[in-house]
Amino acid sequence: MLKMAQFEAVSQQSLLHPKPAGLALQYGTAGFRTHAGHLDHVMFRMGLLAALRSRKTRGATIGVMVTASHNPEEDNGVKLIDPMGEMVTPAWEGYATQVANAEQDGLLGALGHVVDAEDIDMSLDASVFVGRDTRSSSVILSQAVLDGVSALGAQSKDYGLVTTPQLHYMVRCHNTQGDYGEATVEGYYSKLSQAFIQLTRNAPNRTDDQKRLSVDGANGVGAPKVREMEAHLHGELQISLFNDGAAGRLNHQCGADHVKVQQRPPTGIQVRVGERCCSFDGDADRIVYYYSGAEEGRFHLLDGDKIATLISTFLKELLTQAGLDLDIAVVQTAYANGSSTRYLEDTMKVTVRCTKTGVKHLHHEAQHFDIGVYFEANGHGTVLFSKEAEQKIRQLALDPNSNDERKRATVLLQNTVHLINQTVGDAISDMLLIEAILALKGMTVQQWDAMYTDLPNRQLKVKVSDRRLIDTADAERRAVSPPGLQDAIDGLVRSYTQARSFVRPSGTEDVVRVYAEAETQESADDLAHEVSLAVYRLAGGVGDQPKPVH
Ligand code: 16G
Ligand code: MG
Repeated sequence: MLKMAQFEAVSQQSLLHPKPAGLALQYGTAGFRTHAGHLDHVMFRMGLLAALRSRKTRGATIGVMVTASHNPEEDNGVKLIDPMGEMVTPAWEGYATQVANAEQDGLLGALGHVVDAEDIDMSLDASVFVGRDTRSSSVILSQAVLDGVSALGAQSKDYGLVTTPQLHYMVRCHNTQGDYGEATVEGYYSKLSQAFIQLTRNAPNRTDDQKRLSVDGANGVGAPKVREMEAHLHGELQISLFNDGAAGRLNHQCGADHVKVQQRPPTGIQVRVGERCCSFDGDADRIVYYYSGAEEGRFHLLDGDKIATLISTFLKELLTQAGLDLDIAVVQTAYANGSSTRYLEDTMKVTVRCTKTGVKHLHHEAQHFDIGVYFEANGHGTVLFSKEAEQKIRQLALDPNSNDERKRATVLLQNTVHLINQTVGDAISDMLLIEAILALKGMTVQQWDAMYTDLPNRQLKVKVSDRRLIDTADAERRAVSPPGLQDAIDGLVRSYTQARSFVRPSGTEDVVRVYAEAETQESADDLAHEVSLAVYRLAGGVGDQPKPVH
């Protein structure tokens, strides 16, 4: 039960964060996300819920990140972070929705329901870490979170401006008593930079050209943070930062999502022929690479699939050199380019798993392996090492009988583990890992790109009256309703070569997403368009009929 004093504090404080009557939102794939003007009460209530979650986890620290990631500047959102730095457990997503949507006079009842259902001891201490992105609305909204935390008598720590993965990292560090690192932004920079410098020390012949990288900060929080990181790298990586927030708008024609979906470079960056560039998204939990080809000036994208391939290949080689028998797998979603899956399975002989879209699904699947590399094609991903895997690597490092090759591989593995933010996809950590791998392998971005050739693909979206009518199975690769849709897709796919297509309701926008890939760009575009028409026809399309891509 809520205690009397808590009861009163919540009732009084909640009047300062009133809920617009009738407004209903849902804790989606990555938390609540909508126009910032609709979120004050949600933030306050997520502060309350985080305080409950902390008590439920026996006083462990919970994280609350205020961001709408790659959405437009005028939106905002909030994500809850569980004690090990991972996304909040699905059962609590349901509570989040209930607490956010309770009308003003039902709020205490909704909280009481969570306390009873979870049998929470309200006399325990509780602690919550709060962070925010650079949106102008984030200052007030994170204050609303802090108000909620204190209304339930919990301690809070406000990290201010941080990337989403930095806040995840702080939560994990704090709850593991420093085992994972120090729970400060400075601690984060120093752990990652040391690991990076140790790795690149093993690549002594790097030229200045190889040390140069252009970064598109999406005009978001990743920009100031990557600058802070760079200051710790002693010139081992020289970053030209574009879209640093000084002039342009957040995520506007820039950032990882824009680059991936539009398949073209962001504005505000000079993509010089042959040079490596990367884009972060608005809260720096995604990254994609690209370059412009010398021969034809064509834009080449290296997305999450290419990143997963590079990282898993590197790790597999190190395991062989170190003589370590650990199972490694790559976890992807239906969006993974068919060429990447084929290359990983047939050439690299790596286990590949496919899950539903959304980081939590990939993260969960990756936990089933000694080493689980997971990436969404959109550039969100990381690597998880099981406790046993980390222990075996540590033990081997101490083995006096190891020969030089084994020793070197083990040290590289250890530093790789330190460089990776295992809590969640992290653009800064991923960037450093990719740069270190390219340096160690003496590989250019073109050579990396040439590991396999992407099948041309196209993503489209279709507006329908109710996207919940679309139900999928087999990790979103097949539509089981509405009736006839999958048959229609199958029929269309059959008329193209090397083709594949699927549709799924978006978890973040009121649309149905369509993906198609095929042997040529023209075929991929045509197939995506035809499948969009099938969705429009069979799933209650609204507005104008989808138009051809060109
Ligand atoms: C969110 C997810 C991302 C997913 C995307 C799909 C997290 C942290 N982020 O951004 O993983 O790819 O949603 O969006 O889980 P959609 O459902 O609108 O296609
Ligand atoms: Mg993001």
